[in-house]
Amino acid sequence: MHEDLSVLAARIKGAARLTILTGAGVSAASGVSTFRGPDGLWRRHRPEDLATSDAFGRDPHLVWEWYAWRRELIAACRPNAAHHVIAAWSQRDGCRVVTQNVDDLHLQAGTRGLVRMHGSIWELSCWGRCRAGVTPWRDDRVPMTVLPPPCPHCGRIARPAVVWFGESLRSEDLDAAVQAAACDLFLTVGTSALVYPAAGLVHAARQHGAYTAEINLEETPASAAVDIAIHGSAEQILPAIAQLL
Ligand code: BV8
Repeated sequence: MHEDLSVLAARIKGAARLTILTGAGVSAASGVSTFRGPDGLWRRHRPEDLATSDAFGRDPHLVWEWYAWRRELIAACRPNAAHHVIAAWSQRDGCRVVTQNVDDLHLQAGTRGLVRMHGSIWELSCWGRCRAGVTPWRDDRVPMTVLPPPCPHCGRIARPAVVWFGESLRSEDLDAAVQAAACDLFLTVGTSALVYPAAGLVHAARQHGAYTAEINLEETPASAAVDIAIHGSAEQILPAIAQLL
């Protein structure tokens, strides 16, 4: 393990263009439940069944109950050591941080230039897509008193400004993520590498000739593709690497 940490630390030190992709595993130590972890299931619903526009169209109140539940959980969470190390590295020129997480804990930790591929659970937009309501607005209220919350612009219902399964990412976020794959070192941390297009970025980075690394508690579909796979917790591994820089 220590050998691997030194190898990765040397690579991070020498990388002019460092890109870090994160998933739910980075927020696990903060108390945010992962999707596929033991507490990932909620009321016998799979996230894929709730995080879709069809599900919202069918029962916006049920979907909003889920998002309100997650907001209350996340509101009590604070960035952990993994977020803080990534925030420090994001101050470096040439470093870009791309996340699948909607909890905004990277932002709370002070991460610079964060690309949020799947949006934010703290932002809403108009389900009716009224002109003013298409642009997401911030809403940190916990608990949410009215479910579904109304669109302040047109009075119809609002939706969480997250990217649901079957929905395309916002073009500016997708472009930024794809550009970030053109790097010298691509480090993927705490993701099961199952959801696309995020799961495709490590392969795009390899095609750009990047050295690729994975930090995860366990094996993932990306483990066989990367140059170095370190199995352990992000909140322990990242500070250990930072010590070696
Ligand atoms: C799209 C927001 C155009 C909402 C989310 C190609 C092939 C196959 C399928 C597709 C494909 N292209 C498109 C698809 C369909 C789909 C998809 O990928 N499906 C999967 C399930 C197969 N993708 C889409 O629909 C995307 N849109 O492509 O649009 C299009 C549309 C239709 C068809 C073609 C093209 C939109 C995807 C975005 C969905 N929204 N979130 C919300 O949050 O409510 S995804 C959501 O789930 C998260 O954002 C994240 O992306 C994903 C969960 O993954 P992880 O973050 O990795 O979390 P997970 O729990 O799975 O794993 C945690 C990992 O951490 C584990 O490995 C664990 O071991 C590790 N870990 C735990 N603790 C620690 C740790 N590691 C280190 N330290 C620790 N302490």
